[in-house]
Amino acid sequence: LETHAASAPDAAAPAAETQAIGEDVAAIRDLILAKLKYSVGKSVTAASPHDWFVATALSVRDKVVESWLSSIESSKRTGRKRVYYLSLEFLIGRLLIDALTNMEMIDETRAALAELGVDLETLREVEDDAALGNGGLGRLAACFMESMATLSIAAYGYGIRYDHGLFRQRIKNGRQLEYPEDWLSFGNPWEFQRPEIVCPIGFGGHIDTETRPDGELRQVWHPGETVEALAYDTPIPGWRGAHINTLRLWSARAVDPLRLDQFNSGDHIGALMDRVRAESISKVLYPGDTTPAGQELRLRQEFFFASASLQDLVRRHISLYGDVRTLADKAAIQLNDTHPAIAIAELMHILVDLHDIPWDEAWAITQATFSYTNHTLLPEALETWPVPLMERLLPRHMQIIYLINALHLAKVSGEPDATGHRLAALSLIDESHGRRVRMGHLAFLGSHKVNGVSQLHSDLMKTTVFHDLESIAPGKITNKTNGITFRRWLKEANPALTSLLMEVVGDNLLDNAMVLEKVAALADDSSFQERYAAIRRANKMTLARLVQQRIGVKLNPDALFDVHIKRIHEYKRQVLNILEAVAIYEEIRAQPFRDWIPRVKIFAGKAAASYTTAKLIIQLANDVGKVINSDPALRGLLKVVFLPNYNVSLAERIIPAADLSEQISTAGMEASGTGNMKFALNGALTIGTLDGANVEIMEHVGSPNIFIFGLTADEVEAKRSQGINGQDAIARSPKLSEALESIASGVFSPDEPHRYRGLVDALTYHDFFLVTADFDAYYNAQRAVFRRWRDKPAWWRSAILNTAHMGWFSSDRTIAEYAEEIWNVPVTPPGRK
Ligand code: B1H
Repeated sequence: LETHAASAPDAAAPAAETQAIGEDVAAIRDLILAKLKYSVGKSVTAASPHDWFVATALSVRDKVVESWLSSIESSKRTGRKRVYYLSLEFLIGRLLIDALTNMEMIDETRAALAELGVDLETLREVEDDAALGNGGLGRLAACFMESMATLSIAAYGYGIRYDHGLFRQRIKNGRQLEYPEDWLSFGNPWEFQRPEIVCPIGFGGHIDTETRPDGELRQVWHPGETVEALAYDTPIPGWRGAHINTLRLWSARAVDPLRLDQFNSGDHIGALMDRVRAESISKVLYPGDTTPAGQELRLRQEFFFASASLQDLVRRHISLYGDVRTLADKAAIQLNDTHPAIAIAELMHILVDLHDIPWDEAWAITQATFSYTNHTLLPEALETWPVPLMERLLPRHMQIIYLINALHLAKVSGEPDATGHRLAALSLIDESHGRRVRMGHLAFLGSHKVNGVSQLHSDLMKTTVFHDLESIAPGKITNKTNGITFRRWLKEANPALTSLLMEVVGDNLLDNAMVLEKVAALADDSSFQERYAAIRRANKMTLARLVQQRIGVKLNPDALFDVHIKRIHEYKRQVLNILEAVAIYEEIRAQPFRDWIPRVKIFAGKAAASYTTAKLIIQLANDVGKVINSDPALRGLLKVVFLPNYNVSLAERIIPAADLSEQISTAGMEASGTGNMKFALNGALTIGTLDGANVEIMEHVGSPNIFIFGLTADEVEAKRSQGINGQDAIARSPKLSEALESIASGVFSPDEPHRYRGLVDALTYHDFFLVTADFDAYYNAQRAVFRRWRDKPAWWRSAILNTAHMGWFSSDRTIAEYAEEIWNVPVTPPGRK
């Protein structure tokens, strides 16, 4: 293999530059040593890898802070409009490599540590993931934070500093067990506590009507309970460190640390009750991904962080500009799904009750300031809150919601088509099963723009959930197809591929992802194919080592790595994939000496703790793997592995080693997907349905370079309306019926033969996700994958074309669209300064 090209720029670098790098390394080394000694309080001989991690993190943090303070200063000086991204989830992962990459210090720091006998890769692995999110929605927020900084948008992320992020998953006897996650137990070197920034958050109580000096009436809310929101700031560096934004996370605290009288009278536990109750708000991340959030604590979390964030940003606005009425000119607030939608009522409360702004003017300011992103059309994930709960917990906000609704319905009731049915559909209150507040409606009405996260999803929003609202506000719904940050998902996850690509497109690849198009010209170049394939193979070796370490299964790096990693959910159809594995297993056993293609099926993902079927699917994957992996008749031709505790850093390992990306949701159900983009960028071919962003990935990479199969969203709807019984599809497909029969009869669960009877019965008689209807199409698509795999030049050509055409899926593109079409803020693309 040629390596001289990669090292050529260094060899040709002028002596002055080399000397500067040498000085940088020495300075970084000395700084790390100083941090180790004076901030960690350890000597070189006593330091653990974690101590070295903290010392290194603090040393890069110094550089980040320099740039951070000047970013804040310059936004202030220039009176820039700010973007506030409100999200209950930020799935950040690790930050060390990210900060070093974006500050362009990674090579020097690696060298400085090496001089100290410390390996940067070891430090990378000791950092705990910040797992303050469930899946795609939270990871999107993290990618967006990075891209907003990269584009020099003055932005703040607002969320909750959960003591415990998403649970740690262990697999025992094939079953998922949940353990508390404890990312803060060793401290967090990235954050700054801001003890002076504390917002009071009220709950409950009553409302008085007072007369203002001008004779108007004013509603005064007297909360029955108050907790405090305490700010913690984490700087978020953009690419090349040119601009740094703030992620401000709120932690809940009781107003009084304890009831001293009660404590002194001997009730030591009772004295802490209020504190425990208050602090429970930021204790744990809500662990449901698309399960109904029917709990009071969740509503308390939502109001807690929405209110703190609104108080904070209004205070900032007033201190800078003196007048709350100009808020919409200087602030754009993006609601990441409906979880922060109560912020709309909170801003009305602040404007009308606290600043005496007339209602209509306050409503105009609110609508001009807010915009809302919808991330799912699944009915069980559309948030609604029982009216009695809202009245008890947030009495003034409930009044405000009633008033918004009354004015809204008054406006539409004059229209000729205003039937009772239509008004019921448009109302903020759902009267159909108990009275509930529709948070999606509130978010829609309170915003000037509403967006979906892929073209298909945005189109479906207009014909389904938001059909009626769209008709009274045509043009309000727009599309912003999701993206991913290439700094993390290309450079940090796959540095070898990134270097190879930079040789071709130049070193501005991470400044402007569209330059990737230049790689297309090399798709058929055999020496380029060879180098591209060699990088994949090395990544697969690394993953194989990790799999061996974690679960003791040995993988053949020359096998096709077929990867399905994401939350476990019926609509994502991990079962369809498992059924294909079982079908192939039986075929290989029947004809062991045909020329089979060695293949590894890799699964990873968490199931919501209360989602019984999803947990059973995890068990099925593990049970099937156990039988297949230990069957000598297969001679290692097929392996099925389930990697426990899927998280951001595991994804960074798996994705660069994947040959095939499974994106096989029932069409119409996956709003976008973002894992699909990470795989295609790193050159895995996709097997997928025409769902979410898969549609746009196909349009970009070209249909010969992606394996699309199955029912379309329209066909799914038509099929469902005819009934969802799977018997016909099963009867028509011998492979499917055999696979189902062996699962149902206990081939994979000999200790409990009927374990999967219920699952198979559901597929047979009530197949809502249309697994059986799509099975043959999926099976055939997998055979097309095999045919391509056998033709190696054709395979690598497709892989290279995937990488080449994925530039559009950079979250820089997505954020630039939000900035221009929703927030009305300028962007400054990165580049060498
Ligand atoms: C997505 C969620 C979600 N959509 C409720 N909705 C939650 C809903 O805790 N909860 O209550 C948590 C998360 N997450 C995902 O968003 C979509 O399923 C993906 O298709 C999409 O790519 C992602 C980002 O837009």
